[in-house]
Amino acid sequence: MKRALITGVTGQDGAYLTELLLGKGYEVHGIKRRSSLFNTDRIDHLYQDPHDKDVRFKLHYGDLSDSTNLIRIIQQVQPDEIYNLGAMSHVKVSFDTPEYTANADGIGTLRILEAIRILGLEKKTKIYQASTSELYGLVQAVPQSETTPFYPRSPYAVAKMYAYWITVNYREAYGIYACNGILFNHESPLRGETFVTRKITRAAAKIALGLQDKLYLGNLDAKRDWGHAKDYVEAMYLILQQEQAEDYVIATGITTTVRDFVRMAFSELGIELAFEGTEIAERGVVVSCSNPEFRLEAGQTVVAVDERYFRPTEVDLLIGDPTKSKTKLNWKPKYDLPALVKEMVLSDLTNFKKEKMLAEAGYATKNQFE
Ligand code: NDP
Ligand code: GDR
Repeated sequence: MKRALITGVTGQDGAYLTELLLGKGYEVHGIKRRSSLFNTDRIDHLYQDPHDKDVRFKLHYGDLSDSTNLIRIIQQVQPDEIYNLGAMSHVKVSFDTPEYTANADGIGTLRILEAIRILGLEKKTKIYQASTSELYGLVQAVPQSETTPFYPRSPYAVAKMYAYWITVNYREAYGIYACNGILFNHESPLRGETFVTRKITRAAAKIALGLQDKLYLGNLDAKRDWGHAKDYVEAMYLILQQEQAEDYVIATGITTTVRDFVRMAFSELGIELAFEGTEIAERGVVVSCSNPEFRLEAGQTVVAVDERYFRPTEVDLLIGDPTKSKTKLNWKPKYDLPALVKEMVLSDLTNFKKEKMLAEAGYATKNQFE
């Protein structure tokens, strides 16, 4: 039985990857952080009572900022594969917490690689590093491939750039099977609520149900190459099953503006929007609402721009070239963007319908769901 260790197991990708690897017969170990509230929502359905026999999913407390803890866990687990997904992953927040981001996202990767050396696991343990399309930053060329130069534009991207190169360096210096997956944005109903897609699908559902008035966003012109997290964790697994350790771009090859994502999300609910005005004064206005369940009026403003969501330095355009992963890994995504938007919107609509019923029955207040 193969044994995998996942950092960031409580995150979006950690949850999908755990499910995938358990399905393939792996024993999966995850590192979770201590938190004052439960933080295992995304993996609770996979939880196995440690008192049961043949438990194949085990959690360990840990943190990427703590070398001794990482060495101890890796020594105990003796993993065949490590997926380093743990990170302070919010680009905007990295401008507020640059030092912490460098520590967790940059040096955290070094700590894992060093643990492998210290424990003499160079020949046994393969490592997947969660690299990112944010490395491309300021556009040098499109579509972006494995050979496109990097120009990071945030403390997050700079930290991930260190992690990218230290992974390459340990592969070349010590012969460790260590790979970077340069993943473009991938989303799902499990996506963190403050990333733009989930912020939009949650707001569309709440606005439709009368639980929120307006959605405030930042740069509507930004273009992203969005895929589904379920498809992307499949690529992570494939990257570690090859004969040679290499780096791969994982993307759809299609780019869409934030504004168009907003249109698609509302349209999924039968609400058609038009955008008026420019820059900070731009607004999304209801043109029509074909769903009688939702009481929205034509002319009603439901989207507005708020400067506080602008970034000091922005990444304007991401569009990936997945040729290498399609040919070498035989990776094929199952979802396209309309299917992704539909799944996210319907999932949020179901969640908020339940919450609205609770509020109407007096078991919760509307503000509780803000
Ligand atoms: P999430 O933000 O959903 O999950 C991040 C995970 O990292 C969480 O489990 C979080 O724990 C954990 N974590 C944060 N800080 C630490 C730390 N100091 N020590 C240990 N664990 C920590 O991210 P995603 O699942 O979306 O992304 C997974 C990885 O892939 C990240 O490294 C991200 O930067 C990268 N990436 C993501 C892309 C995307 O579009 N989703 C694209 C390209 C790369 P907790 O739950 O306690 O907060
Ligand atoms: P990103 O994702 O920065 O690409 O990083 P995010 O969804 O945060 O932003 C995408 C684009 O939307 C614009 N935007 C807004 N973003 C947020 N979060 N909130 C808003 O209100 C808003 N309005 C407009 C942003 O300016 C940006 O251009 C994600 C993370 O998962 C990283 O960890 C990962 O490495 C990259 O994707 C690939």
